[in-house]
Formats: sequence, C-alpha cells, structure tokens
Amino acid sequence: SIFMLNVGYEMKTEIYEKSIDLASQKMLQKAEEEGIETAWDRYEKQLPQCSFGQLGVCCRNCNMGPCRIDPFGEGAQKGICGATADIIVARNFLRMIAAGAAAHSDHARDAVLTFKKMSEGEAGSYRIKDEAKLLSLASEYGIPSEGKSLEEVAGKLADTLLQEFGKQDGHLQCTRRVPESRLKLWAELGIEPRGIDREIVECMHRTHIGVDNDAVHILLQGLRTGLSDGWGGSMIATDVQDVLFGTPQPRRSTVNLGVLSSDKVNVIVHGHEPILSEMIVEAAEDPELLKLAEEKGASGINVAGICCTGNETLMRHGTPIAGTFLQQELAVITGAVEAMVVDVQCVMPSLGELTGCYHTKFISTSPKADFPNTVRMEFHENRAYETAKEIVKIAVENFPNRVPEKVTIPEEKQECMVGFSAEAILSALGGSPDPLIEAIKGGAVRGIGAVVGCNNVKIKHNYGHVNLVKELIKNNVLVVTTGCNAIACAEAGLLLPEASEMAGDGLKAVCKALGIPPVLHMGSCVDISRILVLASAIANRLGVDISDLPAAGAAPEWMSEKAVSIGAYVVSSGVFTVLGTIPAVLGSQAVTSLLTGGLNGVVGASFAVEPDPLKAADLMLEHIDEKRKALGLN
Ligand code: XCC
Ligand code: SF4
Repeated sequence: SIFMLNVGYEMKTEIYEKSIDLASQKMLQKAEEEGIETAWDRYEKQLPQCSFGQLGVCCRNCNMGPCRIDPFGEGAQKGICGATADIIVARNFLRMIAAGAAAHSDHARDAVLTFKKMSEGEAGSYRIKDEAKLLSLASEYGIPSEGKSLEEVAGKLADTLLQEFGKQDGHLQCTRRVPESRLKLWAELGIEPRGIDREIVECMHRTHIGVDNDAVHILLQGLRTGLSDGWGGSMIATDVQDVLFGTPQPRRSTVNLGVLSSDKVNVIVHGHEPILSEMIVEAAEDPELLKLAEEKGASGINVAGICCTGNETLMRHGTPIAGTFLQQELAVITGAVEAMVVDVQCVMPSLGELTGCYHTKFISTSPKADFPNTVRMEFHENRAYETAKEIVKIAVENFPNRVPEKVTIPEEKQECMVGFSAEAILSALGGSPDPLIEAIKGGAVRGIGAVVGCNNVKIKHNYGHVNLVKELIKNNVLVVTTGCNAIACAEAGLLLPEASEMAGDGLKAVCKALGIPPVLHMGSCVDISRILVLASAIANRLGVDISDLPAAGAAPEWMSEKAVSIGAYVVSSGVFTVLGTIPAVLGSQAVTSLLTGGLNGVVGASFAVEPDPLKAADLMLEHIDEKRKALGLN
C-alpha cells in the first residue's frame, strides 16, 4: 500500500519498515524506482536464513565436516570428531571474538607503525599534534623524556607499543588503568591478557580440530582476547591517534545524507582509519585542487564521512557525516557522490556494482582491502598527502560526469555536538569526575549508559539505537556513545545540548548547568577504550570496582565480529551489556546460560539479549537501580 508522507511524497509502507530515518527512506524509494538493489533486498533473498547457522551449531573447522548438530535432538548430536553442540558453539563464538579483536588491533598496529615512521621523519605529512598526551603516555610506559626531542620520545614510545603486540608474557601496560580490584580478578581467573597478537593466535589454535573442547575453558579465552582488544589494541589505537591527530574537543557539525552538496564535489571517506581520512580532509583544502574544482564547475570540495573513519574526522575537525553503516549504499544512490574512498572494515563489497550504476568512483586505499570495481590507490605514509591529493583530484575531475537527472540529495541534515573524549568530559566537568559523581550520588543522574555498535538489517535502521537512547535519557541516564550508534543519535538530534529537553528533570538540569548534550559522542568503535578509561576514573574516585557502578552497556543493532569482541571486554570489565540482535549461540544451552547468567559469578557482569529497545532500556535501568542500591544510593 502507499502512504502519503507529510513532505508530500508518496512512499511505500515497506520502506517505513526498513528505516526510521526520513532521508534514508527517500533514498530507499529512489533505489526502488531506479531498480537498484540494497542490503535490505539482499536480506530478503536470504530468507529464511539457515537455522543451523543462526544457532551456531554448524562446524567447518576441519575437512571431515561440515558437521551440524540437530537442535531438536533427533538427528546427529555430535560432529564426526565427537564435538558436541556446546563445543561447536563455543568455538564459533571464540573465532568471532578473535576476528573482531584482530580487526581493532591490526588497525592499532598500523597507527603505531605510522607513528613510528613519523618519529623517523619518514611520514612527512603527519606530525605530533598532542604533545601533552605524548609525554603522559611516555611516562606511563616508563620512557624518559627529559632532554629528549619529541621525535625521540615518540620513537621510543612507538617501539614499546609495538612490543605490546608481540609480547609473549608479562602484561599489557594499558590494563594498569583499570581499578586494582578488577585487575586482581582477571589475574585470579587467568584472563589477564598477555600479548595482543598472542591471544588472537591462541584462539585460532584452540579452535583447530582437537585442541580446546570445553565450552567454559574456550569462553574464558574469549574474555581474555576481548580484553587484549579493549585494554590493548583499541586503547593503543585511540592513544596514538590522539597524539598524531589531536585529542578531540567539543565542536559542532552536521550529519545525515543532506550534508552532501549539490554544487560541491562530494568525497566520502568510509571505513575506519583516520590515517587516511585526515589526509583527505587536508587535501580537500588544497588551493590547487580548489582551483581545479572551480574550473570543473564546482563551488568547492565537500568531504563527508561514513562509519568510523567518519567519526574520527568528525570528532577532530567537525567534518560532516553522511551516514551510518546502512546508509553507505544510500549515499551513492543520491547520485551526487564523486568518489567513495574506503580503507578497512564495514565497507560493503556491493559498492562495486552500485557505484557502477552512477558516476561515482570507488577508490580502495588499504593494501589489505580490495573490492570489486575499485580504482586501487594504496596509501603509504611516506607519500600520504600526495596520494590524498591524487584521490581528491580524481573526485574533482569526476564532477562534470554527474548526471543531473540521477541526482536527488535529501534535504535532511541535523546539527550535532561531538568531540567528548574522556579528557574533554573531565574538563567540561571542571577537571575532575567529582561533579558527575555528585550528580549520580544525589540522584539527578541515575546512572551511565554506554550505547554503541552497528546497524543490522534485522532491525529497522536506527530504530533500536534511537529508541533505546531516548528511553535512557528520559529516565535520567547519561548516555555515552560511539560508532554507528553515535551517528544514529546525531541524526535523531540527540547530540545537542537542546536535546536535554527530552531528558528527565535531573539529567536536564545537569546538562543545562554544564552546557552538554544528554548523549555524549566519544568517538569511533576503537574509542570505546575512552569509555573504559572514563569508567575507571569514576570507579577509582569512588574507591569501587567498575562492576559496582550504576552503569550498563548496549549494542542495539550490532552485526560485526568487532562488536562481539567489544561485548567480551565490556562484560569482562564488569559492565552488564544488552545485545539487540541474537548472537549465534542459542544452539548450546551451556554457552547461552553462561553468557547470560553464569558470567555474573565469574566477572560480575553478563549479557542479556533484547531486541525491543524499550525493554532493553528497562533491563539497563533495573541493573542501574540494583547497583545504586548496593552503593547505598537511592
Ligand atoms: Fe562498523 Fe565502526 Fe559497527 Fe558501525 S559500529 S557498523 S563495526 S562502523 Ni563499530
Ligand atoms: Fe566436524 Fe569436528 Fe571437523 Fe568440526 S572439527 S567439522 S565437528 S569433525
């Protein structure tokens, strides 16, 4: 059936079912009219999805398989090697954690390698932007800085950081930021991470046929590997990127597909690494290229982000963001994108065929990542700026190829306030977490909700994100956010100080007094490390463990393996976490009940699964209230 939209637009009901976002709905409609396929169409073609896969009971870890366990107890209950559903589900889950931790940590490695080359003068386009952070990291890692040049200190720090990846024993330095009680618990459980790479390799080893065949034992390695990401790879990525590109400070920007320009050259940066997007942002201001743009009939060059590479430049430069994970195809469908420039992670291979339907150039820049129909332009530190200029030039030269009849840019765009690094939050609070702690104690702020993660076609685009967050702030929970949740919140207008009008009275008053939004954008997905640092600072100040805090986490629309690793380290750090989509573990009673209950007795926190965002908010509120009560607050 057809509905009239209040904008005088006829739109099919099915499109309302796909996204809550008007700009996205319009582009979905355009896609349909033009016969263009999107992720939603491909999802439909996948239905019904394989139930063995959904339950996690399919194993392909050796070539005697694939083996699958009959969930109804009638057919096979063991794989050929004898692996049970518990073993298979746990092994599959561990491999997801390993892949997620690898993605974050390998991103971190590249950031450190760039940092090292910068210190040796071999990455001329990069500089030290945050000296204070460099020096404080140096002292944390025991590197003397007195009488040394900043480059020397950076070089030594880079070497030390690189060793964190290949460490064979001892501890990861970042884990020392956690409250002592938590560290002690990890040590007792044997899940304190050793080397970052080591944990990931060990996951692959353990899940090889005939190695680790006890679900609990396997999952403990999952927690350790998650921790090597959260308190290792991800944290190192955040730290080094802050030194190289600056620690984010509050600033304003705009989001959603409407940030694309009708008269400027649109360059989209998509993926995860600021190493690339920083340079593209700079190149877009190059006078030579601006002149060329003018010659080509454009009034300027507009860089917009998608996913976390977008979050990185948004946080540090206020570069606008065109959309979340599920808007990457929709951005191309506007017909107004001259170049889609990508690095790694969350980039749909469908963009190859899709960009072929428009004038958009699809440019792949990472030596690690390739896609169909890309122009490959590998990004290397020694000539990063030159490559960025070449990329932007391709976009500019592509401007005259824009086909006016194919261009529709939705007018929807939303202002937002971003840039809340842990440092920025502390300084907004006047230098210490005390005002926030007092607000929590007094009850004006009921607790803290950390809401993060992806989009997933299984959930109406942004529905889970926006409704969960709105419900939390309405109940006086201060929300911290990263990744695609942050973009979704921005699109819904929740990242503005004015959004405190949607908050409960207590939170509203606190936001007004501090001039902050009720939802604080803390960065990209690796920047969940910032949330860990903030939680530690608050716990330490209160003299309690993280698991004692009135805080809860959620990933309402998660889909990536990185999200599984994140879940593992957030829960291992003591934070109850609600997942909005069901992980592939239900085929094992043992694994499911451990993750959703048993872990409480191990790490003092567990997962819950709740697709309905309002019910998810209730679970978080319930948890927050329990913790308040235990702390003697009401
Ligand atoms: Fe990717 Fe980080 Fe997920 Fe968004 S939130 S879809 S992982 S971009 Ni991390
Ligand atoms: Fe089957 Fe075991 Fe091989 Fe998995 S490891 S495919 S369960 S035989």
